[in-house]
Amino acid sequence: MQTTEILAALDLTAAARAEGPDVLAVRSPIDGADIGRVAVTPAAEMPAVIARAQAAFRAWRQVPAPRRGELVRLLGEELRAAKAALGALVTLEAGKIASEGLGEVQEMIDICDFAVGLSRQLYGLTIASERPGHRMMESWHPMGPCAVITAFNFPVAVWSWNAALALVCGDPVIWKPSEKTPLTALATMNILARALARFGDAPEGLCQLVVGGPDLGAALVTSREVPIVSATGSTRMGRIVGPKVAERFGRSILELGGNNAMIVAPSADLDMAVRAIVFSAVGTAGQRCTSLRRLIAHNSIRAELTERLVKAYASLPIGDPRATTTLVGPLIDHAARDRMLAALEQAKAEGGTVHGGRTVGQGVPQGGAYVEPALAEMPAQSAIVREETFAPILYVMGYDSLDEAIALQNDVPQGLSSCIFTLNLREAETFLSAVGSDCGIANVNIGPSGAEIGGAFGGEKETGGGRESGSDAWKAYMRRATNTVNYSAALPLAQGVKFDF
Ligand code: UN1
Repeated sequence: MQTTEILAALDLTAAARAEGPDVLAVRSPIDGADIGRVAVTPAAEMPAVIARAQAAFRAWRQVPAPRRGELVRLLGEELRAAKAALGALVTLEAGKIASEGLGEVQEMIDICDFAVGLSRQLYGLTIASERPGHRMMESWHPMGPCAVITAFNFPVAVWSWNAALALVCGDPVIWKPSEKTPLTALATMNILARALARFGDAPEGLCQLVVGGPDLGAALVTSREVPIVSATGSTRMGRIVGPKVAERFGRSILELGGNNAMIVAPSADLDMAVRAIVFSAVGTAGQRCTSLRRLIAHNSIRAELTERLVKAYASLPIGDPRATTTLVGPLIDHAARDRMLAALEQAKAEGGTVHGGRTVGQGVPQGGAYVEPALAEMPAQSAIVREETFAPILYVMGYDSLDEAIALQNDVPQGLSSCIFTLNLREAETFLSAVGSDCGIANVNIGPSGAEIGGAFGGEKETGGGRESGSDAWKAYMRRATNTVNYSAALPLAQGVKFDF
């Protein structure tokens, strides 16, 4: 599909032609082409945006949760209908290869399905009371407006994980997407508008989009009228957002940096490991928060594995992500490429041997930042290995004992995703145990990226501790009330306290 066709299919033709002083120019990472100009939300409008969300909250919290689920069901239907166009726009605006662009939309559809079921399952517990004629229970109630701040690399799916849950939980949503990807956000709002029209009577201001820079984010982060702030991005961003939300006793859901490792044990199925490594280190051009960044290979198989990877890397088709044969598309911009090259220089200075990692100029669209994915054999887990560089760099290190491998895996500031390839049950279970991986995601015989939506998604340490998506992540979008009901004719006190008068 051509750019104009994609924009037309998503009702974006007019929105992508904004004029005036306050517009954001959107460039495709494929070739740097100007693909649209969108209007920026003035910071002065933020109080009105937040007030609209509060007004919507007062109505939406009274709508029965299964009816709220109906809106999300309709959103899932509209996303199915728009999948091809929205996937193509993700490719155009974020540079993902076509199948990953479509996969991102599928992830949105999946979370909608999950949330529809959830809308009839917002369960609380009943708890045995120590007092006769008493019953205790927990009720879950809507919490209020939820701000969703998203990054360029999953420009629409991350919104959907948050929005689908927030909506069934009774919370309005205010979305601030990355300044690099406003068109996919506008397209998503148009798709949502179709669902809202079919739904009929949702309150105005239930889902809002604000386009612009950090001043808009700051308005959301500091407002007491926005009880939940879900932010995805760098640890640097999280260090700003987290304390600001905490200062006003708001709730933050932070999904920050990852520095994800794979341990490859001597018993591993190396054919499978190679496939998993290449997808998770190179897929999305290494720009997932779950991308594989560190390979910890047993010294008995390290040389063989590295050799196979060097060969596999050399055969990867790099180029226009719209071509069906391409596996490695562009980085988001030239600054990302410069950071990658600088990291590789540092790796060499720290004793590393680098394979690949050069800028690609031939056979790729001009104007994009195309690179060969890099492997860097490292003598130790040096400073650069402990940093997250958002690019396809895989650092390779060796180990002798599993304890040593787990210690290396855990000895980084980040704690998002991790995995082990082994056919040894003891090793696998140790890795998953309390003395194993310290990450929010720990896998056996699959890579660290490409998680399904059914599990809770997020990580520990500098990853921020938030959980989104499946399992009971919905609880972060609701407030819990503990209720004690006395159906007796007496008033006994707990803990045996006497207070007779
Ligand atoms: C992200 O990179 O911000 O597990 C999210 C994965 C995807 C989500 C990544 N389902 O790789």
